[in-house]
Amino acid sequence: MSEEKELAYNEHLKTDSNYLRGTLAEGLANTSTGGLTEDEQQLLKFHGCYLQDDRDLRAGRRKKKLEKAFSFLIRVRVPGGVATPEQWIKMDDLANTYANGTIKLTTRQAFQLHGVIKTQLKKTIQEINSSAMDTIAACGDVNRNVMCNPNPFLSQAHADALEISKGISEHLTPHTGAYHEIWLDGEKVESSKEETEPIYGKTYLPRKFKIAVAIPPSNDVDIHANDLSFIAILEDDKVVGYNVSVGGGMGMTHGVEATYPRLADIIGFCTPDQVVDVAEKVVMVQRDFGDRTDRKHARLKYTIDDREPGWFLKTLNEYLGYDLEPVREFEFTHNGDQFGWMEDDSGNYHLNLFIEGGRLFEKEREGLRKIAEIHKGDFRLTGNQNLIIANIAASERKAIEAILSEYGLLESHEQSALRLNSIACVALPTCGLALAEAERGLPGVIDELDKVVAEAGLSEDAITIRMTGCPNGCGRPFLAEIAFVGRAPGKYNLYLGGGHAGDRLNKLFREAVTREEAIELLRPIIEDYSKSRNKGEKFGDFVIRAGYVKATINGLDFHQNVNLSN
Ligand code: SRM
Ligand code: SF4
Repeated sequence: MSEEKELAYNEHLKTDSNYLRGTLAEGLANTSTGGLTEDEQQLLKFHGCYLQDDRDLRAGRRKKKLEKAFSFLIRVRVPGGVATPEQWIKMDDLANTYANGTIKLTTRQAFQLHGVIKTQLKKTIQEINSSAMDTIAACGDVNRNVMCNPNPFLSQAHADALEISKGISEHLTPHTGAYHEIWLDGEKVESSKEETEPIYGKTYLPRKFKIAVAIPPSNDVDIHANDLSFIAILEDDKVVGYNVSVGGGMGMTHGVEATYPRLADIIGFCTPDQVVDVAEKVVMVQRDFGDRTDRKHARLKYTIDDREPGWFLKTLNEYLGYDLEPVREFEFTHNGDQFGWMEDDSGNYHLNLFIEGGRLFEKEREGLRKIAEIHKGDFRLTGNQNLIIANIAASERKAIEAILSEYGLLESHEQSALRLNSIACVALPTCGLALAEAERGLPGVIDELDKVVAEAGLSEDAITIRMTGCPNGCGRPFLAEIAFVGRAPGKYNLYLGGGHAGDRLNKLFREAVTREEAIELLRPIIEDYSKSRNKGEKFGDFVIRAGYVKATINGLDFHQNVNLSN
């Protein structure tokens, strides 16, 4: 059993780090290298940054015996995905001045900057903080950015959910003074004064922890990819409470059966005033029972699966000191975004733009910056890497429309429904774990598939398609109707049959195929779907009914949690 096994190296690292300080300050001050030691890199994640190198340049630099082209990724937390125009302008400035000229909108409603060099890292983080944003706990073994449905339409329900997500985020932010000390030149905590982390303790969590708040019928935050989610239950347009779901997650390793994506279990219901308490206690159960010996087996999904059914709810109720109420009824119908202009009851406009792969290059940035300079509403990052320019007053609309048109953004959502429902993770060249292209690979695949769907008369049919450069699952591929999961350079495992609402895992259809081979494999299936589907039948449901992928795996119903690598 895990108690007898050696603790994972990172557990010692955390214990000895003096609440996430380690030698980070010294490492950052060392100008003889653009990198950091392995230990410093691990601790840096808790501060929201990763050391990376440009993988396109690796071979060339190796030949010239040069150090890797090191730079840093900075992840900026945006609770609930809502940013002010001032914050937008700040991110734009930083992308231009210190990063690689792009802004990445992530699958968890955060901003990412890539390519920041070591000597400018501290300055960049200081500027992020000067705009009332931060990077603490954007990564690391703690709770991450709390996701929330960003649709400003569901006005009161959204406002409630946004408040709840901010409340959870604040409550679970680490207390350590290390962040202020290292990045913001804050006062050092005197050694006689014992620092504490009331929720996490000295060793924080066994692994990363993710929380989302969803408002049905939209599952745009993909609750089944989260360790913990709160699903709003509405009565007469008012949120009366939240269903609680636990144990979702995506990450797996090719060929390692003990790792697998898992759907979350919906275990109970709580009232709005109990949400923060429930979040805290779920985190504490994972803190106390999660596997600290094997980082590939340390997420909440494994803590739950390692024990008998019912254990988690029973233990959570004990930690809470009261019982969660029974699950209430709800229905998710989709996990994608709704695009284009919308008008709300108060006469404000909202525009959901499609941002391919979540990446904003110079031209789009320039246009959006001009909008931020005049916009009185806000910017909302969606969990599908897209952007809503929200709360545009009727008097503002014309001016904003003119800028959008000038920069080619007005038509951003005039795409096939397939492309509008796509997600690609970052992958190459910055991600150190990528086995294949994703952000740079998926647009070309969709160009080809667009021809197939157009010929089949399906350009208006929403089919979710996701590509990731490896099976860690940052683009939540295992919940898509079609998924490409990087296996090796130019090779992908092709998965089919996820639920259109992100409520069913897909199934491995073909291993290690090229993008071209995958398109040829998909062509007859898409044609068959066009001819033989039932009225309203979604692509993911069709491929199961038509037998392209099996409805059961090892005797388990496809809807249940199954180890896909079996
Ligand atoms: Fe992720 C690691 C990018 C959402 C599962 N993820 C990484 C790293 C930091 C690579 C690394 O560890 O060196 C990637 C940085 C690439 C780069 O150059 O930017 C990375 N993950 C991303 C983002 C930027 C993808 C995107 O294109 O939007 C997303 C940032 C979200 C955010 O704002 O916080 C991102 N990552 C996700 C998601 C989706 C989600 O949370 O909704 C998942 C699957 C859900 C889950 O956690 O189960 C995800 N990322 C992982 C994993 C696998 C975790 C596991 O349990 O096995 C890793 C690897 C790890 O932790 O060891 C990882
Ligand atoms: Fe990198 Fe893999 Fe995540 Fe893509 S899925 S960003 S390749 S870790």
